[in-house]
Order: sequence, then structure tokens, then C-alpha cells
Amino acid sequence: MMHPYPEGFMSKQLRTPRGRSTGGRPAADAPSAAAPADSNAQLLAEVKRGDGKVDGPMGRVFQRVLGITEGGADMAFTRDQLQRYLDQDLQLAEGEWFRGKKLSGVADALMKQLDTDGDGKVSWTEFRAFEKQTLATVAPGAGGSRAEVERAADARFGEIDENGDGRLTYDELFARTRGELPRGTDHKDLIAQLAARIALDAVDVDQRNQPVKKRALDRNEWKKGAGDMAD
Ligand SMILES: [Ca+2]
Ligand SMILES: [Ca+2]
Repeated sequence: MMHPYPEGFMSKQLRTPRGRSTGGRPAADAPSAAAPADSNAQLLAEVKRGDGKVDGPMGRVFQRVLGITEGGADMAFTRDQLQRYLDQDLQLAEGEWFRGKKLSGVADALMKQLDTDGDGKVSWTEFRAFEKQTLATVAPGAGGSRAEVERAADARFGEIDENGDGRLTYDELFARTRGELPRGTDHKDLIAQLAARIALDAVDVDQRNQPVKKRALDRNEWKKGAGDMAD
């Protein structure tokens, strides 16, 4: 999923609890109930072993949320900083009804997922768990060497580039993400929109002066972005 976006990403938090009957068993017994927290904790344990350098596509996003241009491994962003990023940098839900409510809901859902230790801020270490999720959607199934990751990203590029013009547009990223969200996911449009916008903002390096939705990613940007996230 890059879709640029990941299974765990947002969908769980934004999904409306349905209170579906599980045949008399408490809902907590449902096999999927504990999975997201476990995988998040695992991801965090893994990234904690890495170095603390803020770099790569998601490092740039981390810095944009903080409003800085370099450094920041010792810094952490707040929910309000995150909402400002969604609003001004990503222009999420632009022109839509109830935009303020959507921005607020997305900021809350993301904080819930990202702030693993619950101190109200998202550190670079916590954000790197999200980077790993993102990479899994940009270069699905890849592990190991940079070359391997770039090969997987290259194949993924071909899947998303629906019209085959060598550029991934907002519409293509949105459509692919939306199509891959699990059946029954609520807020599909908003989740796919967020994923597409973050992907464009993270990976694009030469159209920063343009609104996110107007940018596009070429094959080299995409592969390099994946490789940088894997390093
Ligand atoms: Ca935290
Ligand atoms: Ca295209």
C-alpha cells in the first residue's frame, strides 16, 4: 500500500466502531483487535536500533511539520503543528465541506497512531515507525539492499502509473490508494487523499513551489525516495 499508505495507517483510528456482534464473544477477542498496537510497538523497537539522523523523504516531512529545514532529531512535534502541516502544506480536504472538522479528526487520528509513548508529542524515533510503513507501500515486499528496494519501487511505479506517461499524479496515487483500502474501511476518500498528498510532499524534490495536488513524481524521484527511506 502506498498506497502510499499502509495498512495500519489511519484506517483503524478513523474507522467508526461498528459494535458488530462477534457471536457472543467480547469484541476484544476478535483476531484483528490487537494487531495494530503490536505491529506499531514492533516497528518502534526496530527503528530504535537505528541512528537518529533526520533525513530522507519522511525526514523532510518531519521537519516541515516542525517548521524547520534541518536537524531536529531531538525535537518532537505537537498535534497543533501536525494540524498546521495538514492544513497549510498539504491543503488536505481543500474546498470540502466540514474541512475544519476533517483536519481536526485526521490530526487526532494520526497523533493516536504516531505518539506511541503517549507524551503528547511525536519524536523522530516515533515518526520513523511511520517511515517504515510508508516504505512498505512504496516498495512492497522489499527488504535488504538498496538495489532490491529500488527494484520493488520501480515495479510499484508501473502499477500506479495508470496512463503510463512516466509520472505519478495526485489522481493516480489517490485512485490506487483508495482501491487498495480494505473493504468496509470508513473515510476512504479522506484516507486516500491524505496518503496521496503525503507521498507527493515527501517524495517530490523539484516542485516544492507548487500546490501538492499539482505536483507529480517521476520514476527516478520515486525510486530514489524509496532507497532513501530504506537507508
Ligand atoms: Ca511521543
Ligand atoms: Ca501517470
